[in-house]
Amino acid sequence: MKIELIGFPMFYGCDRPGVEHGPDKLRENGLVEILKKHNEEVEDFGNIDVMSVDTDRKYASHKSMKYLDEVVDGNLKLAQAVEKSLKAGNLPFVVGGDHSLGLGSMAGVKAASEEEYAVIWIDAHADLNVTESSPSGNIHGMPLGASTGLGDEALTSLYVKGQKVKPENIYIIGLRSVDEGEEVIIREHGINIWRMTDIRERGMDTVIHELLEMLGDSGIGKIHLSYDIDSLDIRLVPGTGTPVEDGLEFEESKALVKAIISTGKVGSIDFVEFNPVIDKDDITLNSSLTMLEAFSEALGNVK
Ligand code: DIR
Ligand code: MN
Ligand code: MN
Ligand code: MN
Repeated sequence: MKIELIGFPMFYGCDRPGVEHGPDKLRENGLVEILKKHNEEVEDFGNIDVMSVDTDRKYASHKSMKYLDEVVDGNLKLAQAVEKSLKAGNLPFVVGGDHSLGLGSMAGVKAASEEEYAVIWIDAHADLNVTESSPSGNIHGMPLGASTGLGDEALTSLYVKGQKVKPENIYIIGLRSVDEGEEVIIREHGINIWRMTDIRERGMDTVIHELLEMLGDSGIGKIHLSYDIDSLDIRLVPGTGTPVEDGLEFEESKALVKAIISTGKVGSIDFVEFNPVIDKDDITLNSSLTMLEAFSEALGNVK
């Protein structure tokens, strides 16, 4: 299967400039070569064309959601690109940019096929907010909520109307910063989660086993894997907008990603939230490259 790299150079979803340089910074530091090292067919689609707008216009399209029009516009283009990639039989590998890009990715997956799919979301945060529960108004905290059909119509109807994924097919791993409204959504909708406390209590091997067993039992044959680098421990990712203490170590994160990809069911991937402008001594660049190498190797091992 051909890997199609799609850059999404946007910071509007996190309201913290710099993250839009993530895709090009990673390319300059060997992203395509890393993917090619283990995979025969890799094509770089380039970057999605993101509108430019002044920061004083952040509330111009909605009173509390920042840059709503720009986030929607970029994600419509992304959804189109992801749909096209999947219909061509490729694996879209979307590199951000902020995590609002999950809106476009999941819409693209939904548009490409009727087949049900699971979403595995590796993140310190739940990204399940709706307009009213969001403490920040940042749309990168909302893509997973919107994908289940919760929240503002502008997000829930993006590209494809209605629910993009069933809540029982969502698996979030690495949680340690969850807003009150998100806790309610997790409880009421039966979303599957493993917090860092679960991982520390039972160990990553057990968590992986639990995840794979649940996925197997669900009978779902296709996975969208969305990887937020802030799932990693704060000392590994100073160059991400919202780092959180007590996160995953490399070995845990690599084992998790490799186990998920080795199911052979992953059909699309997001890799988000690397901000080179706020990075310290290239620590986050190197952490990102380390993880991308693990993604690449695991994809290369899928028969
Ligand atoms: C917070 C932070 N839950 C919010 N979310 C982040 O603003 O909605 N997600 N940083 O990655
Ligand atoms: Mn996120
Ligand atoms: Mn996060
Ligand atoms: Mn649990």
